[in-house]
Amino acid sequence: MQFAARCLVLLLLLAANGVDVGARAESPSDRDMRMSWWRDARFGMFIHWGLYAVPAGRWNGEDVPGIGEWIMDRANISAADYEKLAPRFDPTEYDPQQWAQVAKDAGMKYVVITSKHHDGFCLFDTAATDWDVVDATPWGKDLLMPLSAACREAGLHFCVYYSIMDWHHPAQVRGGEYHNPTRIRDGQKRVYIDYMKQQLGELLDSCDPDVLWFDGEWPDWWTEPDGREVYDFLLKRKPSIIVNNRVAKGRKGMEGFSPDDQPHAGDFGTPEQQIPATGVPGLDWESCMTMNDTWGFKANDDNWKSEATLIRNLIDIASKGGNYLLNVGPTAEGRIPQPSVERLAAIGRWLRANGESIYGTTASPFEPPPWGRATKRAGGDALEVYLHVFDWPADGRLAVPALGGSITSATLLDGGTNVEFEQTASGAATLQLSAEAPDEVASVVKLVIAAGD
Ligand code: FHN
Repeated sequence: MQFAARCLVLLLLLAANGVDVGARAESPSDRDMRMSWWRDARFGMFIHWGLYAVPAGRWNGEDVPGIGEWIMDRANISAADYEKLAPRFDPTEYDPQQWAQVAKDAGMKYVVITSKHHDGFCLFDTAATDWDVVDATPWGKDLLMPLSAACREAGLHFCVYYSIMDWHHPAQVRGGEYHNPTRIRDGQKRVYIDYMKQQLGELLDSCDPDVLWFDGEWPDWWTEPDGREVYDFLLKRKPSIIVNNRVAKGRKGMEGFSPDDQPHAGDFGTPEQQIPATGVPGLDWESCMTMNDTWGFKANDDNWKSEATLIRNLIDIASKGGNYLLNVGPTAEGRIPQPSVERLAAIGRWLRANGESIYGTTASPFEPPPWGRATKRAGGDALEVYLHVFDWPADGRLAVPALGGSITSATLLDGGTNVEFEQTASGAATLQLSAEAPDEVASVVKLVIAAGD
């Protein structure tokens, strides 16, 4: 066989075994090690913060429909008019320690904050442009570094969001009367990629993010090879960093990933405002969702999801092997809206009682049952299965499918009360639960299954 043919076969074999055959090679075990904290974390805070919080959804006295951070597009605001927002951005109530504490008390394990959204405005000190918080606002200081320090002090991973589409950078032109998607000026793509790499390098040096969360990758001038170049750049600079699939072209819309597609640069899929019907074995993914209807702050958006919905979303996502990235949109003054704080505190209370059934678990060993969801923790000589009961049975009897072994114990997580059960020869079981559900949102029963008996 010709040398070239042998090389091609080797590359195909490597790719078939999950090894990135781009500029860097990584074994499946090395990848598992790099992804391990993120997989165990299951729950993170998304923060959309920037100049758009100043108008907060209103322009020229009118409410502007759509998500708040898109106001420049939805109200068709010129760059010159949008730049007038910067002198009004002075977040005197910004308290990074309090933000980190809110995330920690909610049971979140990482924080992803916008460093630069589509408006191109940078919340960090960058030498690449004066369109940043240091040079353009009365605040005059980097906003990300203190939050990265506060997160690490609180034991959280600090991560940043970065938009490829940039409505302000001179290399990109708005498409007609809309800004979405931008077009790249002839011969300017390399200028813009170099700009991106300079800023990404500044972010790595100043606040050392553990995840780079890209967005705005959909303009057709941004290609898979461009994403691969940036992905390899980042991994070379920081081998432990994790990058989402929006660095390149793997997202395929709001579904967030395309498992049957060609390999794309990036480490996890990114469903947006939705939870996939099922997970995809072997694929890492994270559903990013808002608490109301907007990512960036809007004064008139009070359509808040209930605490029960948010807790059950977390459970549903974990039961499918995914992470939940739940958004807050702070005000221009630097406050996380109180309805967000209250909901996060409720999720934290539930996780303090039941977090064992979420953190470090993997997808359910069976299809979603009518009464709720399940997660598992495999390992050693036993399998742990957590039953999250949303709809507590009136007669107390809960059917559980065969789980590949004998149930050696059944206990309520919230208090450790033993649960009676009957298991048939087929392995299917019926639990006899108490009359009242311990938790009206989701009560958790922990089963321990003897491995393979
Ligand atoms: O256009 C953005 C939007 O403003 C927001 O940042 C979401 C969050 O994932 N991402 C893009 C839409 O897919």
